[in-house]
Amino acid sequence: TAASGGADLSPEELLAPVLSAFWDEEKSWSLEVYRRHEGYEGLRKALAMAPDDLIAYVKDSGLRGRGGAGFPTGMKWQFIPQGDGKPHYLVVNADESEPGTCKDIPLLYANPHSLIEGIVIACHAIRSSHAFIYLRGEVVPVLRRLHEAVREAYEAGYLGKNALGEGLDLDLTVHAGAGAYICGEETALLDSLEGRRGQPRLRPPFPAVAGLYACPTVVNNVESIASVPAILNKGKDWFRSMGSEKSPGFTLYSLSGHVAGPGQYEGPLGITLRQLLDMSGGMRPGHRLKFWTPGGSSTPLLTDEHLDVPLDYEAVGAAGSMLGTKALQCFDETTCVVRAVTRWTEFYAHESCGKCTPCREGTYWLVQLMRDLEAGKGTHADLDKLADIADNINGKSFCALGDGAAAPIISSLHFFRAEYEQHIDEKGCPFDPARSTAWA
Ligand code: L3W
Ligand code: SF4
Repeated sequence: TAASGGADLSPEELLAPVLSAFWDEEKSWSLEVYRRHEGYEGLRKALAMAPDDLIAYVKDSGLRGRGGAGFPTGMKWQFIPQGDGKPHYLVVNADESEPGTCKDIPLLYANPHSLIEGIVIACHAIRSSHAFIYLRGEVVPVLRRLHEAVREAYEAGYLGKNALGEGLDLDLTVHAGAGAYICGEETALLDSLEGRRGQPRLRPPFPAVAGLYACPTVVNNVESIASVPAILNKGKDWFRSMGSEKSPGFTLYSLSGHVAGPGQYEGPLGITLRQLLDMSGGMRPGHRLKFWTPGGSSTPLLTDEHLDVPLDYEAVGAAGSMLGTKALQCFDETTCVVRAVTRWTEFYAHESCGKCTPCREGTYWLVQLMRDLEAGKGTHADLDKLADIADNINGKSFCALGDGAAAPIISSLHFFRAEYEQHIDEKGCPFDPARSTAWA
């Protein structure tokens, strides 16, 4: 399958879960159940390796960051300078807030020990004795469960002084954020963790050089770190047997929207939305796919023409979008694309941190134009203005939030310009005329 993604696999083979293997079991979150499923076996193998060999092993596995950008995990670990005399930190980004993205929170809720085991392994690799989990603050039940799992791990000797008797001292702090989307941007997250207002920092220096408290820091997504124990336990070749050459391994896909079976689906990178829909019951009965996001609303929209695009970083990029967080939001033909994009744009304007002008001012004006257009009060000249403002945000903002705000606008204008024009010509929303005066 390495060369073909998942195209030639049966549904059973496609859905051989690793991360979500026992989410449905009673007390799946407990150390007892985790151990019953070979929990902490990967850690034993990792601790038998020298840190540099461990980094090389993860690098060879081809694991790429699951937080959106797909940056090679082992390479990120390798950036941490050695022998520099400074503390090194691992920070796990659990501030999952991207619209449509809902994989890390269920993972933490159902199987927190896979993350904790991955953290101990990563800290051994980068020679860190203090790790942090920065959790989205709204999810209080997940916070409680994490605290309980961390307590269990300390008690069992996986954390604390001389962990597992292997000479590794490691503390793990769980920190709850206060509910700002921008704190999922890695450098804003670090500012927030330090007790400041969360706003992105200039990069470079990247966190690997000057991160938390200006010390070398690895910032990784929950799913990335939680995938490491299985790689150690079952081997890098096993991991590489899934997915494609450049995007190997398994991953979590979040399927949502007008689908018959919304939820988390685990499978190899490189399977297609068509395969996922086939396995999960398809679109809701009597309806067809109109547009979808491959990785949350920050990734350019795709349409039913893209149902067979392999869901890996290269293929989705070649199709004009990004794999992002693999949050597959599916919309059927009853959805007004102008309305959906308006709603997302309001989100980005609300969450813009205000640090840079293109995003702070641009997202405000995008909302005004989108509301007018959706209500049937826009003009054809507004479409050019909309494209111009989006172009002045995209690639010209201080962080990825600006690009994310521009993505649904630019892609919807590309695929659905006629629908925008219909709103203008008919002076209202063709999908819901009653609502089209809502902004008046
Ligand atoms: C050292 C270098 N480190 C890059 C590191 C960098 C970071 C990682 C990726 O945005 C995307 C964004 C969202 N030396 C380095 C280096 N690094 N060069 O590699 O960096 P980058 O800049 O490519 O991406 P990013 O700023 O981390 C992430 C998209 O993901 N996204 C995600 C949304 C939301 C969530 C969520 O809710 N969980 O993830 C969705 O698509 O738009 O494009 O660590 O330091 N030379
Ligand atoms: Fe803040 Fe937006 Fe600029 Fe990012 S792009 S720094 S969120 S104003």
